[in-house]
Amino acid sequence: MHTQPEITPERQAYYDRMAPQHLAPLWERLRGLIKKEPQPKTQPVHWRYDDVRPFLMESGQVITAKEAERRVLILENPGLPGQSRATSTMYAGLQLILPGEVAPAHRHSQSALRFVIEGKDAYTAVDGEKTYMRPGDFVITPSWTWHDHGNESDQPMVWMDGLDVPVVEILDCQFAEGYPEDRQILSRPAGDSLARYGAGLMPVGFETRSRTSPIFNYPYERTREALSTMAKTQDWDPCHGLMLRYVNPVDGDWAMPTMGTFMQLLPKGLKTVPYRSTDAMVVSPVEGKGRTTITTADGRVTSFDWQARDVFVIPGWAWHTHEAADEVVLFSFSDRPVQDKLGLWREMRGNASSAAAS
Ligand code: GTQ
Repeated sequence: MHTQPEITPERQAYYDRMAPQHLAPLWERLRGLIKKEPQPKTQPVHWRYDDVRPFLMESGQVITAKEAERRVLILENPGLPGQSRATSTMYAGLQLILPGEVAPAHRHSQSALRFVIEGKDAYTAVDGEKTYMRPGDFVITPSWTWHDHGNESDQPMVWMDGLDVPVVEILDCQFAEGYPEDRQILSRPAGDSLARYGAGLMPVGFETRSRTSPIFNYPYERTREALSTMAKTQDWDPCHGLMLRYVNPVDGDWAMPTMGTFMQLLPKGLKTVPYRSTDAMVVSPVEGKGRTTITTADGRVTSFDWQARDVFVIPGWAWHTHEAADEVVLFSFSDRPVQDKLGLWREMRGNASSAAAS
């Protein structure tokens, strides 16, 4: 890459004359447009559940779920102030539903995931079916499906919302509408879709045009069992421990078209080899304690000591390592399916020298 051309007074006068024609010289902007490497605005950030929970519970006194429509505290990245983004491409928030409350039905072109943090047996209804949720469950609201949430239990329910809002916004494809009633009409019993599509079986003749998995609750119980059984082989990936991705059983693709979701087990004492990939990760530990150390493009090193129910962000293309103080289970999500489909996703597995050079 050669150097930035000088802006002489003559050149500046020329640029000023063309500006009213909505023209601009590329040679002044090329380096800003075509960068040698990603320079994400996304910063590493850590929300401790112990710090956030009091604010979340206070929201229950400030507004009802019905008045708020969705009573959520947005997890906003400090590198993207005012933009309601956890990363450049992903929205995240913590939603509270108190016993007896309903978050009224609506639908939108944005896809949403729920990752349950606290409480049990509140529900999400999607497309005529309710699913009751437990901590660690991964629940999907596909694009343009009616969804309402309610809590029939006797305790508060908190989950992390992940939405592809920034992706849909950059494509200018936002659509949303409200349902005439608070609750949608139910047409199938709770648990129907998991039975139908999530038992390694599929109804004969099933066809769908949806890009989203027909399973809309992946219960933690099953995910944990898979990890525990696989852990017995002690076959750890040096960068990831044991990392699984949630899949759409129809075609083996990602469970959601715009958001990749993962569950990962790190054995107690594992220190992972440095790793980076172009997708920024939103991570929520489900079990255990540990530390993640992140080196961002500017050379700054950040360490987070996290525990279950926290949320933290690893910016894209930032070298990072995890250290597991206990046996650890991590849920995470990113825009990886989008990057994959566009042929853009990259990863680097480090060793001592590449990490030191970064
Ligand atoms: O539950 O539908 O955190 O529409 C943000 C927007 C949750 C939801 C959010 C939403 C929802």
